[in-house]
Amino acid sequence: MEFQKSTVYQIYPKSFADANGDGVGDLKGITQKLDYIHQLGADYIWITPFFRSPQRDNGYDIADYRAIEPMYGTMADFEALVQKADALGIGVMLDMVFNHTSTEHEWFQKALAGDETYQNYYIFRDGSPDVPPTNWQSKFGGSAWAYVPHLKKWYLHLFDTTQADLNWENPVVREELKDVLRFWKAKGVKGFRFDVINLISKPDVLEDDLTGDGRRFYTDGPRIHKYLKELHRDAGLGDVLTVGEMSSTSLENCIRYTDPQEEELNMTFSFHHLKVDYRDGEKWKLQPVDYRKLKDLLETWQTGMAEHGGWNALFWCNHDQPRTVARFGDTRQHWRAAAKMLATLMYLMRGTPYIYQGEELGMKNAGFTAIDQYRDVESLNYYRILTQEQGLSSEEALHILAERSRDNGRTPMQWTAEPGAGFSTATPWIGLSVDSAGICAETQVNDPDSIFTYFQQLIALRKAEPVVGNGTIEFLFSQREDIFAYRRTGQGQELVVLCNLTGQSISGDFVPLVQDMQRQLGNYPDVKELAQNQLRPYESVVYLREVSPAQLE
Ligand code: TEU
Repeated sequence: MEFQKSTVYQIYPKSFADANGDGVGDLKGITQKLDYIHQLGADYIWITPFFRSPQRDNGYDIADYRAIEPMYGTMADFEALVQKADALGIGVMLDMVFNHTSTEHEWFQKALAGDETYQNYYIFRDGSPDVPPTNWQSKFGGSAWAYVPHLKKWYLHLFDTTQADLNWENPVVREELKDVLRFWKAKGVKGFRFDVINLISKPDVLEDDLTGDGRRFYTDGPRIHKYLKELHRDAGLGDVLTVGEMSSTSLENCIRYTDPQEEELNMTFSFHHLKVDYRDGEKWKLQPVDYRKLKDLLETWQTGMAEHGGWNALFWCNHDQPRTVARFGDTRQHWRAAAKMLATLMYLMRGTPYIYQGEELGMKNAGFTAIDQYRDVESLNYYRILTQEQGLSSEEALHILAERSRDNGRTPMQWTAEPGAGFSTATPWIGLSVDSAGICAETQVNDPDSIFTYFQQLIALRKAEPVVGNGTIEFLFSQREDIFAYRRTGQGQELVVLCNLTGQSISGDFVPLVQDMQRQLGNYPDVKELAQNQLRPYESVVYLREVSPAQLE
């Protein structure tokens, strides 16, 4: 299936479905739920890492790229999963964490034992114990360097201390990683998501960052395009779907990463639109969503990528983000309308949708109120930093965590209305969302007005109407902060999407825009208000018409 028409469903295995009753989701659980994903209409599933790992960062700390972490199951379970997915026409995408390995990986263990060949797999620097080689900061807080006393050396870790950065300048490392890709391709894997792949190329000389945390030296680094081309060529990435997770990237680079002629990746995740509620650009400082900025960023990326042959992954959330409806919509009176509107806004743009487990049900944030409810290493680190280093009270820090913690997206998937939400028969590894009542797959799959059913219709529309996959995009009402609207054109069709971003009714010249068009979707059951040039709170509507080439002029 062409990636332009495809939809990807993201699974965080730990929190998806627990088949063996130990409180942790597993591969068998995923296999059991493939019919549900098929019913939704997704073409691919991206499963976040389930490889052997000490789980400091829930699998993003990989100790063996070719082995399955026992709590998730066995290789036979994985093969059964791929077989069933194949039968349903669903491609399996794996998450390749190639910027770093766990410090428990055999390579790092050999490096620690003094083997220089393996020390050269990582970024080690000599130095005295009290002065790190540079002042770079870890993304999870604190210095990006850790000292190994018996070696008298520091190693670089852009994330947790147990996630040591690999040395991509070493060609042997690159060969090792290509082999990992070949291994999984041979198992029938149809795509790869590359974790923070734009951070892999570090400069030859590492120096202090006098104006920032170091990211400007290694983000979209010096040899990044060369390395991606090499991976594409040598691991045969041309016949699978590829998406790169790009941390703090630029539009120019994302165009290059995804321009088909460059032969690097099919598409990229960029995160600028998910920082519009960061005060001073800082994740741990709250501010209300700046919708003006959100609109500008989405428009810039849509238009910029389209003009230069790039391709966006379309997404509102993932396992690192708060829940979409809580962050950008409304969790109370207009919960259902807001969840549907946000899906409409994002997933009919030009790009490939990535729906994160539970988003199709309108799942809400965790609602945790005590630090011992949190599991995420980043959240726990920042709680300490906020309270011990920045002087916030525990209440203030917990308030920030409740908005920002990655655990908001990691609470168990809500399958049924039973206690435990049908995720597990045991106590789950992380608590359910406190707002889970009344939100579950079991009731939504058979309800024609549910968020699930709406997602189903939206995905079906993408597949049925060629303009969604291949049309151009033009934004309407660019100057207005209360409405997000656009027109897609191409393939002999025209599609208009109007979304009210607010909890109030808004008015405008909406009717002329959709004259002679057929209504395809709406998150309110009737069309009454639009006829009066109004959109109700969080209302969204989608109209389509067939056009002859002459009419398009
Ligand atoms: O995330 C990369 C990343 O930088 C973030 O989304 C990060 O969680 C956030 O910016 C911190 O504020 C990827 C994975 O998606 C994430 O789960 C891993 O923890 C991280 O890489 C390290 O592998």
